[in-house]
Amino acid sequence: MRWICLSLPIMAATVVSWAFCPESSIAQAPSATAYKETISGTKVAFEMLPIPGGKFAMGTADSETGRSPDEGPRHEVELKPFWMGKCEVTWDEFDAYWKSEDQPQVRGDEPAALKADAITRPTPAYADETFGHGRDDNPVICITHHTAMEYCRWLSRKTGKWYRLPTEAEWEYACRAGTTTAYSFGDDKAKLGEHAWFADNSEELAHKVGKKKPNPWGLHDMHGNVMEWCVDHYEKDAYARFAMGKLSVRPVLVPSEKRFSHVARGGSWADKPEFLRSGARRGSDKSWIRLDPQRPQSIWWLTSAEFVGFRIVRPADEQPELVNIRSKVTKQSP
Ligand SMILES: [Ca+2]
Repeated sequence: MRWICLSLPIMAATVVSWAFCPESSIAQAPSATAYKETISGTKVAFEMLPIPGGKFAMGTADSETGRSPDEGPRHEVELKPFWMGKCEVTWDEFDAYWKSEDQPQVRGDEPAALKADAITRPTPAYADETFGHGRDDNPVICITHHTAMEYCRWLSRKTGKWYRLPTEAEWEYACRAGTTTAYSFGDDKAKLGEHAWFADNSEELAHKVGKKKPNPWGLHDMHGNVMEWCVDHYEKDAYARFAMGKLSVRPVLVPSEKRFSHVARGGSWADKPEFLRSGARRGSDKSWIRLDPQRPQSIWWLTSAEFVGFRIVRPADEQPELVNIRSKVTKQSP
């Protein structure tokens, strides 16, 4: 399938023509368009890269060093084209959302029931929300899955384009970028320092985004720096649900009203190499919020998760179960 979105208007965006040549033999190789968009009313911009549709083997082989049982069974997945953030979402982008009080205009394609909903924003954090990790060009940290989902809803209204968290399948597909090795650059963890911030080189801090080598599809920091929220609810045996000897098309575990657990991928500045592998999975848990003294604990901030952030995707053609998806988490959520 060719990229069907080339004719979509890209408002307030700087268009960069881009010859897209994925190394994967199974991925399609369309010409597509990367773009850079400035958030209206700010000087803050972010870049989106086109990811071709295609099939890939999701999960890891039993023989992969450092593998965890939740990475199997390996199974074939098919995805449609989407755009993905070149970098993790930064504080600069996030501040434009949570420090503003504007209510961006509703998108024309939103159903009437959602149009009435105001965008909600984090309450102030009880401490310095960067926890000393740095702000300018640094990735957002310590935010909940709910917060990341609300950011995407805000950005969608702000830009008139539909943005959301990646599905776990989209994330791994984009991370692998056509590779089947432990990392997108091969299996040799001795080379990890060229591509990622992790426990051995981070000095226990998140770092400015985009400073390490990108993966074959141009994405930075897919391995390490901050681990990244995916839209999916986390289940350790999720793949058994999808893998029954058949192709899984656009698999996703749609999140519920529960605050835990959600998928976070790619490992972080705090992790050892095996946790940064393309197939490594992590589910959030209540230890990520244990230092929050508030009662009830915040649905916005994860005060003990200085290692988690996110990046966004923009599907070319949204899958039915994710159309207009939003977080169902509330203060009453378990
Ligand atoms: Ca990352």
